[in-house]
Amino acid sequence: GAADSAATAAPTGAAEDGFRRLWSELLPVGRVASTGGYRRFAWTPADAECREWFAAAARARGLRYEEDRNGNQWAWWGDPAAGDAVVTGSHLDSVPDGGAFDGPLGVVSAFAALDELRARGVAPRRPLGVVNFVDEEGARFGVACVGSRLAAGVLSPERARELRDGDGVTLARVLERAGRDPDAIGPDPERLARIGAFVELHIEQGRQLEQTPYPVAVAGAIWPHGRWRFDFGGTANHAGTTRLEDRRDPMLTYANTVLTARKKARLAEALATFGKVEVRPNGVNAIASLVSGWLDARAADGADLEAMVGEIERAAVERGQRDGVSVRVVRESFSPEVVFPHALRDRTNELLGGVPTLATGAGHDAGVLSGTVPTAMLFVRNPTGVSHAPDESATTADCLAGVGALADVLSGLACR
Ligand code: HGY
Ligand code: MN
Ligand code: MN
Ligand code: MN
Repeated sequence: GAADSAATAAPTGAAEDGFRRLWSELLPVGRVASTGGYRRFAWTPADAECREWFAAAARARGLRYEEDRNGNQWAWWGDPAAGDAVVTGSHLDSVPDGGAFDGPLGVVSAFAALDELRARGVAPRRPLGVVNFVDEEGARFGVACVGSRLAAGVLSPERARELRDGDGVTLARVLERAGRDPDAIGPDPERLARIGAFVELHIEQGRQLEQTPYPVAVAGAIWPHGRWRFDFGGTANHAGTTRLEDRRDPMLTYANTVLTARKKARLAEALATFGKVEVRPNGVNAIASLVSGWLDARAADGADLEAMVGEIERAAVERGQRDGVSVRVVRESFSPEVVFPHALRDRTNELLGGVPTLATGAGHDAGVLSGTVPTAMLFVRNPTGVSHAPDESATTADCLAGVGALADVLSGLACR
């Protein structure tokens, strides 16, 4: 049956060895001992180590290595100038204290899948590429998928250069310090035009496959989602001497907004999360002067999402008027709904012998690129569904099934 064909995709010993070696090389990089999670933020030393690992993996396989104007890394089997290339890969950066799999599984599996094609003795008739998209999570500068957004022209280089990290340092300055030219970043239409298909393998971020016999699924759609910064402005004052009725306390308005977001999300059958907050001056015995809270909001339907965020904003402003607190909302990034193109999705699923199709609320470079390049995604089963946290996991057997599945797809799309 269909499940058997996915299960029989286990790769050869060479690809399995390659996968295990690459995975164990990457495992210590950027690991935080106290949490067991990862901090691999774009253009930090941990990220640089991941990038060196990528270049070394490319070299070890005799692949042609390139970095593009935006800092994305590419490894080529064949000449991409021939066009109609098939590319696979993902990202190596992480969220704060993220898991080991979100991103790296797709890059490690990409190299291992190429090992598998070689072990099978198949020859590509289309150029085959492996990619590492820089700064997918946006953990440092706030905007997700910077590498793919710049390439696709959906993030302007002017805006990207002015993005600031938590220390107030601009991306332009950070690129300079990394020895790169910040004026070089921007749209890369010629590079993307040479890609005929991009297939991203990713850890499942949910547990829909857990109750099925399938270790692998294909992506159907990505929910529209975005990030909004709420600035609540009040007046700093002494916590021990300021009467309650004299306060303009932004923490109060912020706390109410968190509760409102939860309620609105439940009513809209959507998701709304305040997962990051900054407080000024952040003193235990002072009323805050400014609270900035970041709303991450996602919904199956774009109009529902806009309506929900609008309601949360209006409720915050109203509450702020009662509290004497100013409220300002800035949309920092937005990703419209992605429906993966049916032709590539159906072909991918056919090459896998028929697997489930999953929608997800998580964003991906494959989603960003889908407006420019035909893209598809494979998800590898996640037994607990945990992601963006140290407990993220997948069994080695399922990871290897993912490698085999990816090799089957690449073989079907690109090989004789
Ligand atoms: O979905 C996200 O939070 C990110 O784009 N991976
Ligand atoms: Mn992620
Ligand atoms: Mn990811
Ligand atoms: Mn004092």
